[in-house]
Amino acid sequence: MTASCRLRRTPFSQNVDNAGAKAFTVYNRMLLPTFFESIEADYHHLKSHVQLWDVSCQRQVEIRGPDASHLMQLLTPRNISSMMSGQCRYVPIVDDAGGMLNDPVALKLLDDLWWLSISDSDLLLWVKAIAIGFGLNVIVDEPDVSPLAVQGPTSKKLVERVFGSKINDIRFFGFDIFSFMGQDLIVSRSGYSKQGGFEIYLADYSLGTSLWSTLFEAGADLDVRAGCPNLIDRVEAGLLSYGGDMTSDNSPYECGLGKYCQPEEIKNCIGREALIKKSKEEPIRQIRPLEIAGSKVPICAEAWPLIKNHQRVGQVTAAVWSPDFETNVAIGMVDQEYWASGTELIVETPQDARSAIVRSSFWS
Ligand code: THG
Repeated sequence: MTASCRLRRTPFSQNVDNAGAKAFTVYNRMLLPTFFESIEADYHHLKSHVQLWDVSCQRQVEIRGPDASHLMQLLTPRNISSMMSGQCRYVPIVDDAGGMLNDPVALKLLDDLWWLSISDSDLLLWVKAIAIGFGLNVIVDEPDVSPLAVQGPTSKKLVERVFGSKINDIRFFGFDIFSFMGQDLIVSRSGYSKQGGFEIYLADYSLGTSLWSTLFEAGADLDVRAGCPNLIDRVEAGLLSYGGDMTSDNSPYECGLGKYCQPEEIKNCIGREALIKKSKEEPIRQIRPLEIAGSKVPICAEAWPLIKNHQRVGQVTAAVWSPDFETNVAIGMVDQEYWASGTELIVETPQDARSAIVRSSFWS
């Protein structure tokens, strides 16, 4: 990949380079490493130790001002009225037709101060436009906040050493404010893996290297390593990737995110009518876990058609060999007539056509 000033580096980029990142992707116009040793070696390490992930590309859209909470509930069909300061929620954001625009983690800092920790789409523009269109008294911008994830089974031990025992009071999808080198930063119990962990939201770019090395030194005996969102772990866990597994062509119901939508309860959230209508019908297709037969599949870099009786009945958008489950695990969008667990389909990879079996649940 050719580097350029359009591809934003992060406060941790120098550390990531030094740690030997072997490949990157682009996410929200920022660099995001995709593996260090290999996807499989990183996976085994993530499942037994602790890793630091430069997920600065999970940019924050900040909403502040007297109408901040009002705007938040316009933006998402999830009922967030009971949310308290110090809580996070996974919130679908949809357009007027009920199509997915983003699937961020919302952090409520105060009644009049929220962050949306976004996935890979230009949500800032949408939020600004909604705020202007509704004439709301808010300021919407992208503060230079860079999350650093600490993920893995021994992450709590490591974070406790650096931030103290108060870390044990943070519940899953909660957060609190901690001090690091005289600066306040937010630490939440969250992250894009099923191995447990925390995310540290660094607002002072100049402290990136200090934060990185402090965590590395504190975790030397824990075999802490640099890592990144791991493809195998995220497919096993069924964690969705916006732009890959779903786009604005999909409703939250198709994405299996119906449990995070209560459009009936929310007076005027965007997409309300469309979602109420969709919630009353069965979705015509839905995200499903699939098991693909045979040896290791190649990287899924374009959707692979799912075929039954010579007809296209869906597509696979992520697939990878799972060493722990000794099969190829996959995420696909499958038409309703074919999504029952146990249904056997054919998947057309660029190399060959193989059997793909729909499963009832993800692997972890
Ligand atoms: N952390 C933060 N920001 C993010 C991500 C993150 N922004 C981009 C991307 N990841 C957004 N997508 C997701 C997808 C899944 C989850 C979080 C963000 C997630 N889901 C849990 C699950 O599905 O089991 C829990 C959901 C819940 O209980 O509400 O964690 O990782 N800061």
